[in-house]
Amino acid sequence: MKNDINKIENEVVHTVAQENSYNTVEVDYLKQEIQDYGFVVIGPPRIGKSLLLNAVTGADLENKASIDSVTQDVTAVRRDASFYDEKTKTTYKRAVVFYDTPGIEHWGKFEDQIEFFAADKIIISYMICLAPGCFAESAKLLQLAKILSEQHVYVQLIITDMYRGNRQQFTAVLDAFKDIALKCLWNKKSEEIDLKERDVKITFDKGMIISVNSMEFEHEAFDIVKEQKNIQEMIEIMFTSIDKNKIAGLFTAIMNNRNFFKKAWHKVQGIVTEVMPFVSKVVDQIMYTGLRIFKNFVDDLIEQK
Ligand SMILES: Nc1nc2c(ncn2[C@@H]2O[C@H](COP(=O)(O)OP(=O)(O)OP(=O)(O)O)[C@@H](O)[C@H]2O)c(=O)[nH]1
Ligand SMILES: [Mg+2]
Repeated sequence: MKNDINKIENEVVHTVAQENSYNTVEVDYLKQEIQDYGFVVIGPPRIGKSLLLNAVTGADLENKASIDSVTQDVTAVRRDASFYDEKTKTTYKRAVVFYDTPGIEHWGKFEDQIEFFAADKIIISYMICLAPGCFAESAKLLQLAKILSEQHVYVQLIITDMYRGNRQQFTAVLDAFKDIALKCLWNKKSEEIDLKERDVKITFDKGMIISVNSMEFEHEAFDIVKEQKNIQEMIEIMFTSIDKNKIAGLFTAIMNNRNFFKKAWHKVQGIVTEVMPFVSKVVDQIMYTGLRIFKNFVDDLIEQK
């Protein structure tokens, strides 16, 4: 099966390469890049981005309750995944890489941060985080979500530290996310909202809205303790949402993201449609590989708990 994948991959990338006269170094780069699936966590400072990644991956990223920003640089958390294929007796390797980012304080420079990721990484999903009572420029977030969903990047709108602040502050974040989702995440697929419990799960074709509590929450004054919430659910939704279209989108995103592809984006789009019979074969194979990896990954995470 691996040979088949290589053969088909070769056909696709060479067809694309020939049409665009890209050299083999670039083509090899493209093939290599399909190995990693990136997830980027972004949002304002001090809202629990690092804590969320710790909860998802079991990593130990620095986080603390302070006024000053804690995460100063982009930090990658890499989780290798592999699966053994009985038929070919081959182990396939892929990696999932989560990028923790410094909180966005200057929304004017926001584009620079996004540009960093558009440059040379294969990003399959953005995890856009807001917590009750935090400050963010919703127009910028909307703009980002639009670009991402056009490029088939899966958009997760996450209400972090869900028990923080008062009910109005929680609802304000939810409303901001709903507005973004309605404008760019296409059809709603399911909705579960319990405002009293602040429990929100809404899924769309191109993303989701979910509220999470990454670590036990204590409110001393009211003697309230809340358990970790919706982390497992979030992981399951995000991995089961990586469907055929998204992997096909990954191809286009890879091409779109690279500078040399960038300049001929409309051309590339046409070519992708032309080579679609090949692409869809590759997509089937990658899906086969990808889904097992994601399943292993989810199983591992569930086991770790
Ligand atoms: N109980 C609870 N506390 C949280 C949660 N999320 C954030 N906090 C609190 O907020 C603090 C900051 O969390 P971080 O993960 O460092 O926040 P950040 O968004 O990464 O912050 P910067 O890196 O400075 O941008 C944590 O140390 C917790 O005290 C949550 O889900 N539950
Ligand atoms: Mg942080």
